[in-house]
Amino acid sequence: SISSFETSIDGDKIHYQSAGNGPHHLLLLPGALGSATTDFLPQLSKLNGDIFTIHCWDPPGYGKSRPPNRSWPDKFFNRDATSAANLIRNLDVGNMSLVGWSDGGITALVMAVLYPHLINKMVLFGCNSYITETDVKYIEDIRDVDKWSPRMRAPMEDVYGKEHFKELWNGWIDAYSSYLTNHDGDIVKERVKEIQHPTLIIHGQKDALVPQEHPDYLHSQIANSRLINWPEAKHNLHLKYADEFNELITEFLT
Ligand code: TYC
Repeated sequence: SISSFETSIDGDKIHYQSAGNGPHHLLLLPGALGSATTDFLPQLSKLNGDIFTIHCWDPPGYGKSRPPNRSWPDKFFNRDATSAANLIRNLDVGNMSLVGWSDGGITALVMAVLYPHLINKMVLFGCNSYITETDVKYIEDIRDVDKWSPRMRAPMEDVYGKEHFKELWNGWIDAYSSYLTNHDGDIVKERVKEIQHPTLIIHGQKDALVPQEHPDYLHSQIANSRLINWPEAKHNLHLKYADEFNELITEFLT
C-alpha cells in the first residue's frame, strides 16, 4: 500500500509517497508540473515491495508540495536536484537509485553530477541534457493551454485548478527557455560525461517531445550506460506499458 508523507526541505514543505519495504531504495522523479499521483502510480503500486522501497516526491511547488507556489530561480534544475538530494539525506537510509522521467530525468542527471555519493543506479527516460532553438519553438506552440485537448488538461487542472495551472505552465516555459537564452541551451550537457553510475536510458521512438539525439547523446557521454530504444512507445511509456517497464527496470536495478 502507498503512504503519504510530508517533510521540510530547505524550508519548503515537501510531500512524497512511499510503498514497499525492500532493501533497495528508489527515488522516482516526476516530470514538469508532475507529482507522485499524476506521474508514477503504476510504479508505486506495482513494483516489487519485497525488493524495493519506492519513494516518489512532488518537487518543490508541484503537486502537494505547496504552499509556497513554485519559484523559478536561474538554473531551476539545480535547485530541484539539491532539494531531492536533501530529501535522500533526510530519509537517512543510505543511497538510492533514481528513476527520472523527462524533467525528473534532468534532475537525476544534475544530482548524479553534484551528489554522486547519494546515488546508486539510474534509470532515465524521455530525458534530455540540453535544449535547442527547435525545442523552444516547439514549446512556444503549446504555451496556450486553452488550445490543449481537455483530456491533456484535466489531470493538471485537477491538481492545480484552471488559473494556477496556466500560471505554472507559463512559468515553466519561461524558465525552461531561459536555459537557451542565458546558458546556450546547456542544462547539464557539458558535465554528463563525469557520470559513472550504471545508467539505463530508455527512449520511446514515437516521443513527440524528445528527439532521438538526446538519448543518443546521453548514451555516448555516460560511460556505464545502456540505451534501450522502444519503437512503438511515446513520452509516457512507463504509464502506457507499465508492466513491461517495471519488469525492465527491475531487471536492470537488481
Ligand atoms: N521535460 C518535459 C516534461 O517534464 C517534456 C519536454 C521535453 C518538453 C522536451 C519540452 O523540449 C522539451 N514533461
